[in-house]
Amino acid sequence: MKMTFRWYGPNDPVTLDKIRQIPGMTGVVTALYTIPVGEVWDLPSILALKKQINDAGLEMEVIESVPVHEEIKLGSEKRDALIDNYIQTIRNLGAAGVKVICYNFMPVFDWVRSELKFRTADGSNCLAYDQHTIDGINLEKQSLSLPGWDESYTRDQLKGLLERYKSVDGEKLLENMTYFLGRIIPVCEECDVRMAVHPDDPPWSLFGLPRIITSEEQIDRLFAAVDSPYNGITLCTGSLGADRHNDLVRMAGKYAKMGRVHFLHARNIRFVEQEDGKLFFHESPHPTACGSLDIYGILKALHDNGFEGYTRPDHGRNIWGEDGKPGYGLYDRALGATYLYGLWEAISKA
Ligand SMILES: [Mn+2]
Repeated sequence: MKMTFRWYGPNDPVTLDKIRQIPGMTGVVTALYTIPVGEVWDLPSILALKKQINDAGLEMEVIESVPVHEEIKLGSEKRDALIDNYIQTIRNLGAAGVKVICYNFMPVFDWVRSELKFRTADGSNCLAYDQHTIDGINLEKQSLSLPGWDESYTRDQLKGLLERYKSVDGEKLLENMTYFLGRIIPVCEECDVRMAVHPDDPPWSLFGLPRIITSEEQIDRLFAAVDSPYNGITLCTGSLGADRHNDLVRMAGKYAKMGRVHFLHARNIRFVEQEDGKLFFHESPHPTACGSLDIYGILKALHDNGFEGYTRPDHGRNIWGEDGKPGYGLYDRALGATYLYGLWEAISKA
């Protein structure tokens, strides 16, 4: 297991120098944030980013994410040219020594929460999901007000996209994803770059938009559709774990054994029971005892089944007065990394 940390580039207040001081840290996971979705990531820009990271004493072996253009997800006639661009990006990243590309195939929104600064009992704040709030959002009727997404689309753009997705159900979306992977995976094999799809967060359909990377059954279908070890997953425990039907320990062991877990996003969430039975959860500190997920059990299953991929602590809370990017401050993620590192050492040596 190689421990990494997400870095949002030169403007991230969590600098490379700070990341390097976290025990056990080998590299950062990042992206070229200035290149518009759908365009090729040129090799000089990739190499400049890599040099900046290497100069700080860290590696750049995982990219999160190379976004997939909506036209590819929609399966429109524009997709082939956009997939050609994606392929060139894979070739360029491979040439720069990148080993894993994290991506997702979620229409329009790639994560959804109802609150970005939910205050917990200990005074920290974190991301939360309240089904009551989500149920009250009608994206077509009201102007967009969704935490984290208010400025990503104009109202008309969003309306247009939602309209176009009306003819794309889950089956069609999986078909479009299979088409995309069918074209890129042979290139990945050639360049030795592994694709690691991030599960849908949360793992169910929202606002009438289909979501397909949601469960063991669906991941099995994805792997069968394009059967190559280069077609793998990012095991994001907090995303898949939001659906209590997902047995994460079992899935971690099964997919690690298949050699399909290329990247681990380790984080914990806590379910809070509501009187009316509706779902509410907030993100919690990483240790097993602090949330509802068995982080020890997941790491043990990965270890025992030969996991050799990259890991990063996923979202942290804002603690100690830090006012960081929601989920991506320094302190709680650093605590998470240290916990995960220690857990892994104990499991490995036991
Ligand atoms: Mn994640």
